[in-house]
Amino acid sequence: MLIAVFGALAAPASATGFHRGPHDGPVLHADTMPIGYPGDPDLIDRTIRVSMLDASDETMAFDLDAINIVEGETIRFVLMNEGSEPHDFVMATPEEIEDHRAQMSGTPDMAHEAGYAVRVDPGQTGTLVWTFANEGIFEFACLIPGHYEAGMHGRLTVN
Ligand SMILES: [Cu+2]
Repeated sequence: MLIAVFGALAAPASATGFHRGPHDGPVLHADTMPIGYPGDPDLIDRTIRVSMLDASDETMAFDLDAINIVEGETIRFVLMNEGSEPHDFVMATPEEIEDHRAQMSGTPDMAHEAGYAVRVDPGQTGTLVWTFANEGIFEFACLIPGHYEAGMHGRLTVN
């Protein structure tokens, strides 16, 4: 369902399905979104570590509130859940995040197994490898109901 939601929203940007890869020249990416496409684990430019935090007073956060990336970079995200509840790390345009929050409110247990999203259980570490193909202002967020509102979101800028 997550795939269907984002797939539909990303349709205009993936109409050709064709991208020039940062390392190998032209590469086909049928599932390209505005924010980019799943990265090659063998071609990582940089690792960014993000902690997922929650507190007994209901505040929740990532330990970064902004992430800056250079267009074309392939990033390995290491997501460490140091809280007591499961958390998501989802990357998308602000519009997609907003639309998806509405979807999630009806289906809180929706699985997140797409390349741009990972759910991490307490005490666990998740990873995500992503190539940022386009400049833009994006957002990263936890979309488990109530978590965005509790503080789990930040700005992701691709220059
Ligand atoms: Cu969360």
